[in-house]
Amino acid sequence: MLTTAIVPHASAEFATDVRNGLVKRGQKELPSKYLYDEVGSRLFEVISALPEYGVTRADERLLRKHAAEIVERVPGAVMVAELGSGSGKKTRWILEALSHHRRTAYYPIEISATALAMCRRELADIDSISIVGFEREYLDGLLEVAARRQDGQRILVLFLGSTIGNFDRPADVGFLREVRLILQPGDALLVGTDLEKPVPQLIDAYNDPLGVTAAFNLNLLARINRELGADFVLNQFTHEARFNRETGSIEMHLRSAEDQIVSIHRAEISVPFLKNETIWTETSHKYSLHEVVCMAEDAGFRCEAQWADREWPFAENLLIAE
Ligand code: AVI
Repeated sequence: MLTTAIVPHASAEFATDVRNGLVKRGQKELPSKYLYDEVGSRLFEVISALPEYGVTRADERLLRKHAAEIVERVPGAVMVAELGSGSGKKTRWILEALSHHRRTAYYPIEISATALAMCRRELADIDSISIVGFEREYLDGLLEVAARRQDGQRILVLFLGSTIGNFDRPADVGFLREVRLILQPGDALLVGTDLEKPVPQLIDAYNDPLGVTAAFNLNLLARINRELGADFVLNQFTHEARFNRETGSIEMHLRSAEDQIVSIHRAEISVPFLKNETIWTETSHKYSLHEVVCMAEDAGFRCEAQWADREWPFAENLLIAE
């Protein structure tokens, strides 16, 4: 087993993205990818263990149960690229199923160095699997993985945990299209999607009584304080999870408790907030099985198979590039 890290220069975009999101007219917003610094990645691990949040357990149950069948449907030599590996715990089932028959290279692609390190530690013991991590944005990382393809090899891309739902709609289809452009016919994409469920259950999952999701959301302001020299007072903002019936998505917001002005030194801005004004920090779309099939077709894939969890409506969808 071999592990290597390939790390580029640190992102210089954080200040620009924060400035653009907070000075924009109308709804203020911050990109959800910035929720995952070291503290945020660890808080997300805790969210995954909460009884109210079933997404990660459902994903893991499905992969544990169906990994052998999933890899059988992607025959021959494969290289595995994972978009947003997280801790890597769920990926174990797929890699173990592959390692029974084939030597396989596994390329986790992550913007979070903490998650990449957790993933490498978690999976280091699987024989016949070599791990090369890319600290990159998803598509940049996937391009680099595709450049390493050898003759006759297929790429199996994993996009687990319903991270696809964190794109605003229809950016999710647009993203799948971009993935498809990097792939060749016959390559596979295994995508996890959280499915529609009753709104009160969703609100509990995204506003848990322990306050872990609130801390996860507020950490974004704490991160801006730490990294961009801002003066957000955290108890002047409250976490909110709401369901948008028009889009079929949960939204996370941070609501200003007062009229206030926040300075963000390294973004060179002072931002006025009205009492009750919110910053939109994340979208989490909830799909129907049929919607996933249509989205796949729109993006140039055919849906080969879907496996759904009964305990917590969630699906693994195996898409084949046409
Ligand atoms: C990573 N992603 C799929 C999570 C979700 O459910 O949308 C992020 C999350 N946000 C709050 N809780 C979990």
